[in-house]
Amino acid sequence: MVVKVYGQVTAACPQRVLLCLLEKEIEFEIVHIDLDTLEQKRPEHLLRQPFGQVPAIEDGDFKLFESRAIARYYATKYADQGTNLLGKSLEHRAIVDQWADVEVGYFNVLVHPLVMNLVIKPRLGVECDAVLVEELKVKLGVVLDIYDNQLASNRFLAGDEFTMADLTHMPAMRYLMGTGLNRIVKARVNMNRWWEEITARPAWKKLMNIAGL
Ligand SMILES: N[C@@H](CCC(=O)N[C@@H](CS)C(=O)NCC(=O)O)C(=O)O
Repeated sequence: MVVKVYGQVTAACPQRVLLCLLEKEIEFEIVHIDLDTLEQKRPEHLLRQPFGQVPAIEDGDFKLFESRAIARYYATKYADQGTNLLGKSLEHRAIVDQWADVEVGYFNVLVHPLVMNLVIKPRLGVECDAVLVEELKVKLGVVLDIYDNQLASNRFLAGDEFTMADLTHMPAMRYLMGTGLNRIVKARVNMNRWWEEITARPAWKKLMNIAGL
């Protein structure tokens, strides 16, 4: 069964799902939901994603929304196919989950408003909140120091192998690297080395190619 992914390929959350499907070598079809024309708020899409956002998937009769839940579902369903994203022991899985949760609780909460202010608002002609941006930059620096420290003794966030912990960061990291804030990452040697390595992966290159980025 080909997985239908409803979303816009240039948006971060659909990219999380697509990247997972590519790493797991799962066939998919993208059904474009145009964010510029607010297609995500139309009644037919609200049946798939009641909050009016992307992505959502349909896999036969099975439907799911929330990018991280979708990625975890496919990583688990096809555990033995493609890249093992979950970890190899109970303890390793717990560490993968730990860093995946760090993405939600410490990283994305800062990067999302930064990207909104530095990338999305200017695109829409809306003024950026410069005071908030400065506050977020300071907080992000503290968080990235912790990442840099973790990556000083680990090749990837959860150890020696690329896992969901790394994958889940990549779409928002790409946005971050596309703003002047890439300096914050580049100044951190281990984070920079990690970013270079994970973006050299074939699945990421395929995704960038699909997204035309
Ligand atoms: N927690 C949701 C967030 C979804 C989300 O924020 N999607 C964005 C694209 S990355 C979106 O649909 N933006 C348009 C909107 O909010 O109207 C997920 O991970 O799927």
